[in-house]
Amino acid sequence: MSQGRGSAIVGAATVVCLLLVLHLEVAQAATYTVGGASGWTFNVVGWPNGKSFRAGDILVFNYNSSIHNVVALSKAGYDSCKTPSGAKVYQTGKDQIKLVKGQNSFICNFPGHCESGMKITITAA
Ligand SMILES: *[C@@H]1O[C@H](CO)[C@@H](O)[C@H](O)[C@H]1NC(C)=O
Ligand SMILES: [Cu+2]
Repeated sequence: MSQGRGSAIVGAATVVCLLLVLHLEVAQAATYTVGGASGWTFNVVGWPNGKSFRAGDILVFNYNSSIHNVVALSKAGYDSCKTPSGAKVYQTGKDQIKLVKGQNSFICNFPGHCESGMKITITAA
């Protein structure tokens, strides 16, 4: 009898631990406004420096959609400021993009903007 009760307690403790872990995972998802108060604009390239990002975190891109956009692309496209065909283009002016694990790269592909530092690349843990 005491053995049955023992495993019931172990079982309950396991469930509590799992719930705690799940809760922490959810609690760690963060929302970041790209570029802070200045928003998504020129020379935003250094904005990710010193920050740590996790898969599931949300980036908010605030900008004037008449003069900017957000293109999600490969690191190679990011490095060369060239938009591959099929790249996802966001253009609402207040896009929310969820980070995936690994490399996440974005540019503005209006002519010359990426070259003027309107680009970010982030590695999400
Ligand atoms: C967006 O940019 C255009 C072109 O410069 C400008 O006419 C318009 O007023 C801007 N809109 C906002 C909301 O700033
Ligand atoms: Cu732009």
